[in-house]
Amino acid sequence: MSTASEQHWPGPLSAAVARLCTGLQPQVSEQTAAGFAEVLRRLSAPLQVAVAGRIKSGKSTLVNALIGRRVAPTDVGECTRLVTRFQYGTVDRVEVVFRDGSKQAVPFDADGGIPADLGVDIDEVSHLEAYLTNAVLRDLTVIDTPGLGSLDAASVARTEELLGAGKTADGELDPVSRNAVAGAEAVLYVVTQGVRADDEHALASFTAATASREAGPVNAIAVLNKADTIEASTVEGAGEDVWKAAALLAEKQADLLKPKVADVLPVIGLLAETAESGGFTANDAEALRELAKLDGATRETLLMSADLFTSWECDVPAGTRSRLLERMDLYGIRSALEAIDADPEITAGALRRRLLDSSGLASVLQRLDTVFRARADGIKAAAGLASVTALSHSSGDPGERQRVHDAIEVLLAKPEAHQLRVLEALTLVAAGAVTMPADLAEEVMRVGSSTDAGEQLGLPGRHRKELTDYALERANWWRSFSSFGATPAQSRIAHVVHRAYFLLWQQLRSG
Ligand SMILES: Nc1nc2c(ncn2[C@@H]2O[C@H](COP(=O)(O)OP(=O)(O)OP(=O)(O)O)[C@@H](O)[C@H]2O)c(=O)[nH]1
Ligand SMILES: [Mg+2]
Repeated sequence: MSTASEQHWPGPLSAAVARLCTGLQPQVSEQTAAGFAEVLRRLSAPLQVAVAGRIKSGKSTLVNALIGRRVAPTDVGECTRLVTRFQYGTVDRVEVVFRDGSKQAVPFDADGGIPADLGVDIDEVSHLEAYLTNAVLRDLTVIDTPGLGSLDAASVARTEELLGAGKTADGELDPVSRNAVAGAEAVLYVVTQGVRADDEHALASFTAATASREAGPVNAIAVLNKADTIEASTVEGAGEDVWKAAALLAEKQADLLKPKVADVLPVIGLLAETAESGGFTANDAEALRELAKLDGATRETLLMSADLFTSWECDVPAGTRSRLLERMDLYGIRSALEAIDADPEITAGALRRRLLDSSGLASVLQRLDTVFRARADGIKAAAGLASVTALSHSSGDPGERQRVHDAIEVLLAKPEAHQLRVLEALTLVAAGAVTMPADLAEEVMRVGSSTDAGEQLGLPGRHRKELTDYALERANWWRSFSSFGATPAQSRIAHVVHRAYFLLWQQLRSG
């Protein structure tokens, strides 16, 4: 077995948790040690991001857009009822993993996707593992899930069981240990227009999917998908502008979902998928050009509804139109026609680019980068630590539990590991487990959400002297708050925040 020092960790916090695991391994039971081995394996693996949300919200479509390949089945088929893990591999392949741990390879369908029907007994299936050569997967493992909060209780149960109870590569862990280590480390939560009150519930139920970890602004972002289907005129202040309407709705939903998620971004997953996965061809561009040439009245009629678009009499074959509709929906088609009107010579490549631009995918990717990739070290380390704690709790040996607890305390007392405490505090506040006045809650988020001193202090770009003084001022404030005025739970948070400011002050003063 490889040791911690030979491994590649995402950063110093993960490396510290890895050292903790290797240090403890000889001092714990065989079973707990096996759990620690799994924690170590996960620490060095790519960040696990689950795409979760209500049924038919467009999760699989978005997964395809992110991976850049139409590989996850969308719309119909039994596979939409299963969890699929997309991870990096040197050869493309898909495996069905059965509940009893056995595996069976399945071929891709003719278009390079996972077949919608697997030809196996679905009730026996635990989940699917897809190994793909796509570069994005080198540092993100993407987990497609069936709709949470759906009426299909069996799928929900399967997701929770799988992500909560998790799976391991080797299957050597007992269910309790698995439960302690498994679970996605980050969540991309997909909502559509009108998040209902119980969607918040679905987000909370995702906590089950992330096992012992809470989802919060450190490891969760949301997208408002299917922005193209929003009726702009029904959104106050949007006028006729669909994107403006989407932005306004996203803001509203952010009010509902924050601070459980870092952000809510509007997106058109369908257009992103079509543009990113080779789904938009020269033939499609040609068909759109033909449509653009139709007389104004026919074109207007076609664009009135999906039904009319495919059924109305016109020179472009109905089959071609159906394909366009499936790939772009009416909003995408209308945008493409406008682009052709503006420049009849526009190339297929340029049209594809336009679709991509209008999908909003770029901002989602950018947020994924800043929220997930940049913080992968902290997210993974916190997840690993939560697993270590859960493992020691499930061991049933009080001595072992104490040893693990002490080792974690020693680790967390080190200045370089204090960030883990901050992340924990932030998540407690975000999840509402500790209530704080809004301005203080916001301050906790700010301190914990960045690694840039200016951002942490809410004074981006200011001079070092000013930052140093302010860090000390806030350190003192939080210290006195922790002693006077705070509830016991708030006081624990306040201690952590005080120390974060104090360490920041030291670092600013010396650096
Ligand atoms: N108009 C429009 N349709 C979309 C968009 N994203 C997805 N769809 C369509 O919505 C339907 C459901 O998409 P999926 O990606 O299968 O949704 P899902 O959330 O994975 O569904 P389940 O796995 O069954 O819960 C498909 O017909 C997609 O083409 C979008 O941005 N705009
Ligand atoms: Mg799906």
